[in-house]
This record gives sequence, C-alpha cells and structure tokens, in this order.
Amino acid sequence: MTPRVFSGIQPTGELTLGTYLGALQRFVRDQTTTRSVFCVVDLHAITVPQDPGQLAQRTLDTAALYLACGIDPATSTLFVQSHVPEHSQLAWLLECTVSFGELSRMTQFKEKSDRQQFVSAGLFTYPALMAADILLYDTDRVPVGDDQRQHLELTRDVAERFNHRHGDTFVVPTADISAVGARVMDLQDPTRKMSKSVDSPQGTVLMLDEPAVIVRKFKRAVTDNDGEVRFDPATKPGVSNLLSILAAATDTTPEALEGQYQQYGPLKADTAEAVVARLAPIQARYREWTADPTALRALLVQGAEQAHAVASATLARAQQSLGLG
Ligand code: ATP
Ligand code: LTN
Repeated sequence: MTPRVFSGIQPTGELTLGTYLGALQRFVRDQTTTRSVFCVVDLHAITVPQDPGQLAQRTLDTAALYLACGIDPATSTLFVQSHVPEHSQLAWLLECTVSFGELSRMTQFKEKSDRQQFVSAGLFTYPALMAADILLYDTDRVPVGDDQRQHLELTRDVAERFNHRHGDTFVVPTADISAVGARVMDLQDPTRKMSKSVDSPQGTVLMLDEPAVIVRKFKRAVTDNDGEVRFDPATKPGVSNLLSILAAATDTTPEALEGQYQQYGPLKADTAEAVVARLAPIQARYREWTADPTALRALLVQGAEQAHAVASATLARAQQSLGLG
C-alpha cells in the first residue's frame, strides 16, 4: 500500500534554513511515491502569544512557502490546521489518553516554558494536539527534524495505549528523521539549534534571505582555531555544522566532503553558494504565490475539504471506541 505521510510547520516566524533542510526539502521528494498531507499548524502557534494580524499573514506565507518548495496541490493535500475542527476534537480525546508525567518529560516544553512569562496549559498539552494531527490521517511516516523525535515517540505510545485500551483505532506512525540535515545549528552558536523563535539574526539563515545576506552570514560563521576540516560534531561543532549544511544542500554526506577542504574559507564559500542555489528558485516562486492571495486561499479551502473527509472518519472511529455519541 502507498505509505501515508503527514507533517506540519508552525506559522510562528520567518522559516529558517533548518526547517528547509530538516523538513521541507524532504517533503517534496516524498510526495510522488506517497499519499502526503501537509499542514500549517496555527493552533500550535497560539500556545505562545501571537499578534492576530501577524498570525493570519504568517499562516498564508507559510502555505506559500510549502508551495514554493514544490509541494504540488494536485498530488498532496495542503491545509491550515484550524480549518479542520477534528484536530481540536481528537486532541481532547488524546489529552485524556496521555499522562501528566509523560507531558512533563517533554524537553521542548521545558525549553519553551523557560522562555515565557505566561506558560499556557496549551503549551503543556501541545504534544497531544500534535499526536491528533498525525493520527487523524492514518499516517505511516512523519518526516521531521531531530528536535521532534521525542514528540513522535510520545505519539506512538499514545496510539498504542489507545488501541490497547479501546481496540484497534489508530495506525501507529514512525518518525522519519534524515541522516543528514536533521539538526542544523545556529551559525553563531553551533551548539544550539538554528531556530526562528530565538533571537540570533547573524546565526540564523532565513529561507527568504537575499543571496548577499546568506553569503555574509556564512562568511562570519563561528568555527574554531585548529584549522582542520573534519566532521566531528562533539569537538568541532561549527565546522561540522557547515559540512552538514553543505551535504544536505548537495545531496551527499559530511564524511564524503571533509577530505575535499583544507581551509575554512572555501568550505564557507561553497556552503553559501550551495544554499543560495537551493533557495533562489524557491524565493522566486514564493513571490509569485504571495502576489495572488486569493488563489492561495482558494487552494487552502480545497485542502481543508480533502483533509476533513479523512479526519472526520478517523475521529468518528475514535469517538465510537470510547463510547462517545
Ligand atoms: P523553531 O523552534 O525554530 O521556532 P520549530 O522547530 O518549533 O521552530 P517549525 O518551523 O514548525 O518549528 O518546524 C518545522 C520542521 O522543521 C520540524 O520538523 C522541525 O523538526 C524542523 N526543524 C526546525 N528547525 C530545524 C533545524 N534547525 N534543523 C533541522 N530541522 C529543523
Ligand atoms: N511540533 C512541530 C510542528 C508540528 C508537527 C505536527 C510536525 C505540529 N504538528 C505533526 C509533524 C507532524 C514543531 O514544533 N516543529
């Protein structure tokens, strides 16, 4: 049977090279051999405070970026999470399936709650909503970056527990984390994940950065003093990050690249060039999509209808298993 793929991206800021290499780039490759469903997870975004106007705009912009990267709406389903109410409905059922202890162990919650003055209950129960996203579409495979590994393990545990308690209801999904590019690090602090929600403008390459800006950020990337090009993330995080980025942007491995460089300068220049080559056509297509918000909205309405048809059947099954309705 054709494998079913689901993944989501939060409309919480300008998307980074990390989201591209760890997630988006891989979504596009998979879509011809799978039944793929992609989502702009706006309900996840509101687990931390958002400006309403900005959230609405970023939701559209994120959808435009999916399309610009090559997600084909004729092949894949693309929609906005809040347009399909079954996500919130199944999330409640799963909040009653996951334990307080399990949610307390989530490292993303610990990191994100440390950064907030007001910690919403939604930020804590976030993984139950994520599990709902995935389980609603009978998903086999979830392509994500390495930071989502723990959430995927929890999703599997919740699905297995529900099936065990209430009878076979959900497909148990697997995480699909790539060997290269699953953890793109900040260029200024290569021990920290490159992130759109952390303020590090020089260390963060944005998908929509101008080529000259990308080149400058790579030129200033933090490396080390021993002058040796070697892939060793533990002792050489900066150089290893550059090798990983170059490998992910040219479809090879860091190990295959390390012998080709004797100095940091050429490694930085080639990495910048490869990233610009990947992003430039995406930026051009992005401008085309954002120039026509009416077409974009129409496409998302269609996507929500397709998603709803699948999601409503799964939710009904889960409700029935629980004795609801
Ligand atoms: P951030 O923490 O950067 O604000 P996020 O990881 O919470 O963003 P999304 O943009 O929704 O949120 O992530 C979309 C996808 O991109 C996820 O699968 C995530 O694992 C992946 N991703 C995000 N940052 C990186 C990175 N630095 N390296 C590899 N993959 C990443
Ligand atoms: N939690 C993810 C975003 C996300 C997601 C999903 C990813 C929400 N629902 C379902 C894959 C499948 C993040 O923080 N990047």
